[in-house]
Formats: sequence, structure tokens, C-alpha cells
Amino acid sequence: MSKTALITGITGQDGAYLAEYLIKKGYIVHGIKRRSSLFNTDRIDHLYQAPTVENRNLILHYGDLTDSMNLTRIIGEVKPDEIYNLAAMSHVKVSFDTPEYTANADGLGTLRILEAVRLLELAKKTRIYQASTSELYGLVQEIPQKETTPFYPRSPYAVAKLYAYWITVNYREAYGMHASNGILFNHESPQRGETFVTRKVTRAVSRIALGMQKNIFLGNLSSKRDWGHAKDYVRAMYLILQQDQPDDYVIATGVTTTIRDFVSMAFSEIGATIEFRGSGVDEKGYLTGVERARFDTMVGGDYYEPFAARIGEVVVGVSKDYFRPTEVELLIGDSTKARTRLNWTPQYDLKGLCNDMMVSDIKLMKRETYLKDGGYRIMNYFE
Ligand code: NAP
Ligand code: F7E
Repeated sequence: MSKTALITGITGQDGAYLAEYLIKKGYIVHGIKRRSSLFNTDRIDHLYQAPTVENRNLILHYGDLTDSMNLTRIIGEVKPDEIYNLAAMSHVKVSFDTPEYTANADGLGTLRILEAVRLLELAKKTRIYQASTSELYGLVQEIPQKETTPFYPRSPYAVAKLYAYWITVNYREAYGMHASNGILFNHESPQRGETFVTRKVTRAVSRIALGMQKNIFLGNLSSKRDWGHAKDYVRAMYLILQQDQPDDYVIATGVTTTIRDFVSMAFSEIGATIEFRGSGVDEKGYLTGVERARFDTMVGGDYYEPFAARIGEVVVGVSKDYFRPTEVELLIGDSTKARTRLNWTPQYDLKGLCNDMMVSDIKLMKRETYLKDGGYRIMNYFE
């Protein structure tokens, strides 16, 4: 008998990778997607099966984490073996603009799922994975951060996720539910949302290389993140739910890097070197050189001359618009527990991740016509 999983947030980065992973393992996957005035299923279109297909292994339901009755009905109908609660308003900076909604979706949304499972008397059958986050550590109390490190959230997003973390622990202890938190550090991929910093950078560097954009403006270049690949991290989610006992696990690479160094790394993927000069909002990144062979391989010989002509120019700027009211300056995770108990190890290092994203974005930028919708996409750079 195939196992049945229900994924909230299936249209997001992690939801899409997890759905693909579970389907390959023989699962029947149900996903909750929000109604949108535009198509919002790009990331899972390759997995989609029309309702007319018999014995489907991917079934989508309309729903929302703010709608208890909807969630209870879906969980009651699907009676999943496993629920992966990945849905969230996941952008830290946007959470300062939409704090109440973020608390409702990210905090109470988790409670709605746990309570639905309990009321439907599925507590003994259904295992629950809660998408917890390294943002819980915020103003870090220990370096590196592990499962026992005290939390100190620094945004409405993180505070909402703090509630979600503890309500998951509470339902586990109060009702004996198999409910676990994955405390995942930042993970990225070619499917990463365009307004998170790594993807913003790989998209922009690709467009600069192709002559479609002059420069990129960023916020705090000095904050440090422990970045892994989403493909590795969804594997950890699955492993957490396969354990006999529910528990909480840090998932991280153990390597931390500044935003500034990630920008240099993205440029070096196309053979270019950058030098940063100045400080604070006056800091700028200058294009100082380009290695022809590497550029030709990654981008294409046709684009070399106009790009090389820009040596000496500013390609990276800083804008105060991208700074947050309170920042998380340093994240670096210690995932010893996951590595020993789950036998989890990441396959990608940061260079491999950056290469994967750059190859994908150069291809994507070459394909898309930005004359048509460029304005709209450039607007997104301000988030
Ligand atoms: P993402 O790409 O932003 O995806 C979020 C998903 O949640 C999307 O499918 C989105 O739908 C859906 N969603 C948002 N609000 C919803 C609501 N009210 N009701 C139902 N669905 C809703 O995020 P991700 O990077 O895949 O992250 C997955 C989860 O892990 C999130 O909970 C995030 O907070 C958490 N997390 C992420 C990271 C990371 O580095 N990626 C690290 C730690 C924890 P639309 O597609 O319609 O917007
Ligand atoms: O920012 C700095 C920014 O938005 C990373 C979410 O998946 O991971 C993610 O949250 C850093 C911050 O991710 C820009 O100030 C500089 O220090 O890519 P981000 P995040 O805030 O770490 C955690 C684990 C989650 O749980 C979240 O759901 O980069 N930064 N300049 C910038 N960030 C953005 N977005 N844009 C900039 O221009």
C-alpha cells in the first residue's frame, strides 16, 4: 500500500522538491494550493495530473492556512499518513509589513493543522512535520546554533514561527502525537523565490552578464547565512518523519558566508571578479576583470565584448530600502544530531549550489523576454 502525504505549501520551493521526492518514493501526494488570479503552480507543473487521470499520485486541493474548516475538511478526507506543514508567509522583511497576517498563517496555521488532526482522531495515524527555522535563533545566544540553543526571534515572521515551534512540541507532549520540528537553516535552489537574496543575486548577475541589467542594489552585505541546497533539505524532512520517535532537528551545512561573498561567488561563476569599496550604504562593488574562457562557457561568446567593456564600472550598490528594522546578523548551524541519528548529510556545498542556480538563471534569462514584463519583475527587486 502506498503511503499518503499531505503537503501544505506545495507550490513553494520546498513543497515542489518534496512532492517530487515523495512521488519517486511511491507516495500518493496531496497538496494544498491557494486560489490565485494568476497560475501559481509553475514549480509543480511537471508533476501535475488532470483530475480525469486514473490512479493519480498528485492531487491538489484549494485551501488556506487561515481557514480552519477548509483544513479540517481536507485532512478528514485525505486521512494522510504524513503531513508536511510547509505553507507560510516566508519572507522575513515582508513580515514587518504584514505582521498580523504572518502571525495568523505561520503561527495559528500550525495550530489549526494540529488541532484538526486531534479532533479527527488521527493523532495515532498521522505524523506531522513542522517547517521551523533558523530565524528562531535571531540574535544568536550561542555559536554555532543547535537544538538546545535558546531562541531570540527578531522579526514578526520569527515570532510567529516560535509559536508554531512550541505548539508542535506541546501537541506532541500533551496528546502523544508524532509531531516534529525541522529547524532548517537557509536553503536555496534554482526554484528559490526571486526576492530572497541568493536568487535575487543569481538572477541579477545573469542579467548583467547578458546586458539586460546594469547593476543590483542590495541591503546588509555583512550578514552571514548558512546556506544549503533545498534538494538536500527536503530529504531531511522525510527522514524526520520516518523515525520511530518524534523529535526536533537542526538541519544545516555548518558553513557560514556573508552576502558580500555570495555576490562575489556568483560573479566568479561567470569568470568575473568584483572588488568592494566603501562602507555602509556607500559600499559599492566594482567589476575588476573577467576570464574569457569561463565567461564564454557559462554565458556565451556573443556577450563577452559588451560585458568586458564594463570593467571598472559599479555593478553592485547598497540601498537602505533593503535593510530590516531588526536584523539576524549571523547564522551557522550544528546539525550533528541529524547527521548521527538520521544519517543525513548534504550532497551540495555552497559552490555547487551557486553553480546550480547560475546555470539555471542564465538559461532562464536567455529564454524570457524581459521587454514585455521587465517592469513588473524589476519592481520585485524592492522586496
Ligand atoms: P516559499 O517558497 O515561500 O513557499 C511558501 C508556500 O506557502 C507557497 O506554496 C505559498 O503559496 C504557501 N502559502 C503562503 N501562505 C499561505 C497560506 N496562508 N495558506 C496556504 N498556503 C500558503 O517557502 P519555502 O522556501 O518553500 O519554505 C517552506 C517552509 O519552510 C516555509 O514555512 C518557510 O517559512 C520554512 N523555512 C524555509 C527556509 C528556507 O530557507 N527556504 C528555512 C527554514 C524554514 P503561493 O505559492 O501561493 O505563494
Ligand atoms: O535574507 C540580507 C538580509 O531574505 C538573507 C527565509 O526562507 O531563510 C530565509 O530568510 C540575508 C538577510 O533570507 C538583501 O538582510 C541583503 O540578512 O534571503 P533572505 P532570510 O531573511 O534569512 C530563513 C531560514 C527562513 O526561515 C525564511 O523563511 O540577506 N540581504 N540584501 C537581503 N535580503 C533580501 N531578501 N534582499 C536583499 O536585497
